[in-house]
Amino acid sequence: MNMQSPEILLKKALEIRSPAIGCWIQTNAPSAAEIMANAGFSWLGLDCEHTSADIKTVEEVARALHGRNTALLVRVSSADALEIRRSLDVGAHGVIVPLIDTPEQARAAVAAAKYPPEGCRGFCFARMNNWGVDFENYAHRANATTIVIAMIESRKGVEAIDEILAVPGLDGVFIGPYDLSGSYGVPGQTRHPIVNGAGDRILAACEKHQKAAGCHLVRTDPAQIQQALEKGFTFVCLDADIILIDRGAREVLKSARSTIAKSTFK
Ligand code: 3PY
Ligand code: MG
Repeated sequence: MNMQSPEILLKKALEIRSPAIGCWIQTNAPSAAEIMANAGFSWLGLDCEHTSADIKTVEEVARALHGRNTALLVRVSSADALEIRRSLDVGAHGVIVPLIDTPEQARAAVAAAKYPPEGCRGFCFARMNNWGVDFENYAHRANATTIVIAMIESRKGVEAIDEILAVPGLDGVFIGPYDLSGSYGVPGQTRHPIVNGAGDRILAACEKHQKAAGCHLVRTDPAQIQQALEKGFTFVCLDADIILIDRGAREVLKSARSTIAKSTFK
């Protein structure tokens, strides 16, 4: 096992709760994943919940990231055992499972990602074990290296946070700020005190259980990043490829327009 492989480094960072900075991929584009990996993100979360990305996209993005220093996590569309299994089989290093409200759902998500006796993932020759060439090696190490993160994005999930974090095999939790705000009756107000209070409750539980706490920062600014890290979030997602494209495009256009406005060649 290569101790420097991105999934091992990410697993370790989650375990010791040291910062691991990632980004969502919502363009479905392997090229975007390559560009983000070049930029140096330690992990990318391919979003199969809110986009048209499917299992073929997962495989293409896994190929794009092969040999790079960035781990691939897939946000599956639901806590579905088959979708989790297929995502891992085609090359994801782990899964981010949305809308986990109960410890039973968290247990089912972990079981889907782990081979027996810890779980119920099925064995096969597939892309993740180099089409069977590395079958024994992968089968032997996968339970220890596969990453499972539960998204907490409802009041119900917040209320069950202690029981959820007690589920063995869960590497951490990740707050979905938009769904969480909706669940507390303040949709879109992700910095509303009631949403911040829920975040603090999740952070305190993560501290107690010594599990990684994750959050999604949107339209990130340096103060927001500092605040998140100081509060104890370590699994931090900065924006998304779509947001960074939007931001970069607007900034460069704004600068061009201002140059044109000041120029003599209008
Ligand atoms: C949410 O905010 O609900 C999300 O799932 C985004 O990360
Ligand atoms: Mg959500």
